[in-house]
Amino acid sequence: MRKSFASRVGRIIRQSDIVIEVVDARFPEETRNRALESKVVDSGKKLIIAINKADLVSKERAKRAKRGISKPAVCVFLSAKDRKGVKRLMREIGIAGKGKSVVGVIGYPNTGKSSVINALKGRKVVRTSRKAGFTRGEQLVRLNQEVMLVDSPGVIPFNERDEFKLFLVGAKNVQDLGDRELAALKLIEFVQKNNSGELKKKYGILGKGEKVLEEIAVKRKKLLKGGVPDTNAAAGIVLEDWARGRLKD
Ligand SMILES: Nc1nc2c(ncn2[C@@H]2O[C@H](COP(=O)(O)OP(=O)(O)OP(=O)(O)O)[C@@H](O)[C@H]2O)c(=O)[nH]1
Ligand SMILES: [Mg+2]
Repeated sequence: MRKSFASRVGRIIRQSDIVIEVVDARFPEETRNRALESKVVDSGKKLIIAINKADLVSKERAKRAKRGISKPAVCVFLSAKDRKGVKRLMREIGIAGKGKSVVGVIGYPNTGKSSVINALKGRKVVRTSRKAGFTRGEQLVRLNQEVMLVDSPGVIPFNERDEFKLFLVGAKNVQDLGDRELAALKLIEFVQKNNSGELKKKYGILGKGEKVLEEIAVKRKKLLKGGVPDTNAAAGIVLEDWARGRLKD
């Protein structure tokens, strides 16, 4: 399945004059697909990296994200949600596209590719979802007389197999994780490292390591027969909270 998505996106790149790669402002480096970027640049096409969901990060963090991205890509901050940065993006498309042009929109699953297309168009023309992997085929949207936008299914680099990382950046859904408890423990460690007070605030817990899931299970009354803490259910709570943006790192 993933392979056919990848080849479809490869075809979209070949057919496009300009490519917008949509990355997540919270994880700009992790959601870049360098192999696809090279394909675009090597074929002499303009690459615009849209750092989307800028509404979810501080200005400092956004600036740092931009520093990491070097030429020849053009970098635009965007919040498809608040429709910020849309004019600048329009300008970049206009600058590159003299005459008629096809603009392919690519990127990791769930970075907001379809939302960016809606923001450019100024109304909802393609469907979006909280779930990763929502757009499954390519969709054409006429932006104006000159520009045709192409929405694409999200793809991850073929050698990226770290399911926790994919989950962290929103590219993998909770129900598709192989080991939920392991992912939850890694997530807890990640949040504790970056925002030490968050777990206490959210779940009222202070512990570390595997005990944390037991504590959460007890606090949330997720108990199995005999009062054994249901750590799998606790893992589900933590993972869902992260996926819904209810946990801050
Ligand atoms: N806060 C915030 N959320 C956004 C923004 N853009 C998109 N989202 C949300 O991110 C989720 C994914 O958006 P989509 O536009 O469906 O993402 P996509 O890249 O098309 O996803 P796939 O088709 O699954 O690859 C949705 O819940 C959107 O509402 C943004 O700028 N800010
Ligand atoms: Mg989509």
